[in-house]
Amino acid sequence: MSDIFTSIPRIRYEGSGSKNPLAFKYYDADRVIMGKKMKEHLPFAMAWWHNLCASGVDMFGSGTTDKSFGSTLGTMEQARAKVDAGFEFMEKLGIEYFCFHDVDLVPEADDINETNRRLDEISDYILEKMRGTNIKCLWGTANMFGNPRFMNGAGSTNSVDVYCFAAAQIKKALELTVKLGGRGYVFWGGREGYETLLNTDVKFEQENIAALMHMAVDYGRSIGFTGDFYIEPKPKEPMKHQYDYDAATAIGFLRQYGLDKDFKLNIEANHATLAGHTFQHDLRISAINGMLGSVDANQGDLLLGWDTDEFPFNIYETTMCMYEVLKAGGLTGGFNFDAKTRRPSNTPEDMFYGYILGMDSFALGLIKAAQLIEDGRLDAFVKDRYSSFEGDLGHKIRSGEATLEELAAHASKLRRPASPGSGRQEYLESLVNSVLFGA
Ligand code: XLS
Ligand code: NI
Ligand code: NI
Repeated sequence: MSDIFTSIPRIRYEGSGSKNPLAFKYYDADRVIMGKKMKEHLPFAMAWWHNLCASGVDMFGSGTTDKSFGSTLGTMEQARAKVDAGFEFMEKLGIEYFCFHDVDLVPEADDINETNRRLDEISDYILEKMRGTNIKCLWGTANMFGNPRFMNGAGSTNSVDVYCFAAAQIKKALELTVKLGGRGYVFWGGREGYETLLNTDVKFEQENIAALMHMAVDYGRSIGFTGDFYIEPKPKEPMKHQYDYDAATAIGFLRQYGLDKDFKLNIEANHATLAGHTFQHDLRISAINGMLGSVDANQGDLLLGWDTDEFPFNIYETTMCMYEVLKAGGLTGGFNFDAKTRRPSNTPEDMFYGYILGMDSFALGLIKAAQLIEDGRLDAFVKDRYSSFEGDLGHKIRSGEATLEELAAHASKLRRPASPGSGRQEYLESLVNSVLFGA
């Protein structure tokens, strides 16, 4: 372990009564919940970009946080310092995965050949650091939104040359993902959308995005990538409208273009809420379609209309997330903290407090979700709510054998139906509270 975070000890579990800010209160890696260790339920990942690169720059001001890690910004020396800092950070927290964009790892050069050479160099160094640890890549991705060449999109661009740069970056990022043992590969379409339909051929753009994804699958499989590809839905920001609006839209797209066997979804809490859904909604839609792959674990601010990428703090949300994940039988990916400390939280300690908060919030959510499932009343209520479909008529409807005529005949015989029964929302919410806060 190197010594960038000299004042920070290894973070240990001390229990909910602990007042030590540099300790876990709920995340107890080896504690068994529903037959599995917490750390197996919760494969946490560090996001290279927020944790090691972001300095607090916003639209109104420059950075507040020094992420040079003792080197000169924008150099390969700093790229290596970030690797050192990242590995020390992950080891101190017991985090076993990281996620990256190509350009998080090295400063991008003017010539893509030089950028790729730098990527080879840094990934050799990362590989070296991985040896002797349990740390590996959760997923990789290509940043196809930051560089000005992508101003009109990447897969959705109007320029065939830019399209080739997107392809080249995906090719390289896939190679890096395989080299670093990644479980998944992400497409987040930040510039795949439009500002105005007046200049946009939506069908043409969507077909080109799909073609690029097909090429990525073919190439990935040819170099031994056996993991899942993921689309990470987001409705807007930076574009006014993004094609991967939400889980349902992305699933429709994947099926339309025959990509659904190789792709699943990476659901980000703050993106679901931007789409006007709850986090739980997009998890549920993914899960019932067999497409719940990975989670970008963060939290938005419902009073703001953008992606604030906060560390998860809301236990209702983490509980309902873990409820969906447990019911879906877990993730093929993991929980990537696509989250950053607030701009005024600008010390190295704050980086640790952010992850401690996030990891504890998900651990507590896991504990509470397991209690909700073991309690059984929610499940029993839902089962009972649909029990009228358990008769002959219901079976016929469910198996696709019923006709409109016979259902209409049934209605006619009844003349009017009995009440379908109370939804009991308030009772169920108070049940959830009693599981969350009961003794
Ligand atoms: C941005 C996205 C991005 C993806 C990876 O809103 O969350 O960070 O996770 O490109
Ligand atoms: Ni994300
Ligand atoms: Ni995001």
